[in-house]
Amino acid sequence: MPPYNLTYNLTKKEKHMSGKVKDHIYNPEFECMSRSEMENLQSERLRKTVELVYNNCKPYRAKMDELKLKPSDIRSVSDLCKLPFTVKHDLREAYPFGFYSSPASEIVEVHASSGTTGKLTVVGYTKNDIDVWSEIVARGLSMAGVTKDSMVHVAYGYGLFTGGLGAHYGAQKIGASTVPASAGNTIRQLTLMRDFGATHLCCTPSYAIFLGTEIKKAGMDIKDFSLVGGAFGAEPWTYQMRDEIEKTLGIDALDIYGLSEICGPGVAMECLQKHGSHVQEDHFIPEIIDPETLEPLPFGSEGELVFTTITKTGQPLIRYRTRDLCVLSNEKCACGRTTVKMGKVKGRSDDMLIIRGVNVFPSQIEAAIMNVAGVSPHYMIYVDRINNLDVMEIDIELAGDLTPDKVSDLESIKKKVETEVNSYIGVSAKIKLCESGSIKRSEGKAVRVVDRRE
Ligand code: DLL
Repeated sequence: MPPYNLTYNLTKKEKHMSGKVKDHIYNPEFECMSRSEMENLQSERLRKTVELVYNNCKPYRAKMDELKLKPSDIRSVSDLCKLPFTVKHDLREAYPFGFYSSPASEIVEVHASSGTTGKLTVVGYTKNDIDVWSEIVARGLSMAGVTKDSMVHVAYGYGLFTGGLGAHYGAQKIGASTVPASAGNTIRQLTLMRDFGATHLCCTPSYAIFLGTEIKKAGMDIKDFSLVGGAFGAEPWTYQMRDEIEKTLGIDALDIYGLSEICGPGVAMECLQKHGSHVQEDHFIPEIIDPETLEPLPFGSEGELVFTTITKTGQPLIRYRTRDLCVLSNEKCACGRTTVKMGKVKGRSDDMLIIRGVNVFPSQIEAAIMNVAGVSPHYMIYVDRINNLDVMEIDIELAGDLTPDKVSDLESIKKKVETEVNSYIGVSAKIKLCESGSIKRSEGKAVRVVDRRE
């Protein structure tokens, strides 16, 4: 893979600064640590984590025994590469709680995200883990200028998805007023933001753009809002999208990254330099690997991001393959933080789609379709971005022997597929039924998805 210069790629575009946000380093002791101090701390925490998982989590003991590895073989971060990888499939195999390293009585909260075949990937948090999560999101939101005087409007979904509660915990840890608006109902969102004087918005970037375009349509004026900044993530987004959000909402729009398996939002967050996202390295050790050879790659190389949690106790993960493709950089940041930064997520090394912030695997859609009589396993998924929102259409062939004699038969099949897909993956899709044989057959690996978003 070609080397990739983070600075060049991130600075070739003029940066917008609203001038309204002051970056505030929440915990300088850890965020500004020297490299040697950080490595010592990481090594100490890694040793403890490896002990914990080896002694308490069966799948890890089995993986390590297979490699003839004992916890005492892991002395420092340089031994990380000896440890086995963990993948989403491992978590699914141990569904629901087989990856816990703490007794179930210590788990105080459970989150989950989509698995590849419908089984959820479950993550249990101890009180300690909720504290870690609150701390890292507090650090992130401080980069967007959140203080105890801020009003943080959280429009990420609350529930099994980690977006809502993660942003909530961080904002509350800072002491800001937190509005748990959750997702949906755009007019109500805008009214609350305007009337309560929200200073910060947390939601997916595509929803932020949508909110921006709806302000005028709702007969409102952005001048009546008090917004200054926001933390946007849960899906890949471009610099053009950032420009759009900053222009329409008049704010600094910063990137927040995370994944349910590791800790939800806040694993990394962009500072006001808009120059890559700082990884909270005293809690998560990042690596970039070649997704084919699985060999670690040096800073500046694009590859798959891998994380090892080193402070979590409920469900710590060792060398978890995120499938997200990006680069890591150890370049000095002008904000004063010394932590490693990750560039924008460029894509994935698996076939997971993110539609309106929800993780969707084509295999889940197939499983949903196959629950309906009258359709065949030949289908195509088209994903578009219309009016800044993700829209999915699924074209499905009718079963070969089906000759619906009434339009109402087709309508009923279509409705059934719509309902099945929606209840299976939690995202609505437009369904188009096609004649048997009309969807192009592929000669090699079946191409099932056409993603026409930017
Ligand atoms: O999306 C956690 C989150 C919530 C992050 C709110 C940020 C804000 P999952 O649902 O498990 O968790 O999805 C994780 O989403 O592996 C990436 O592919 C993608 N993703 C998350 N944040 C970003 C981002 C949450 N800032 C998956 N940029 C990850 C690009 C992102 N992709």
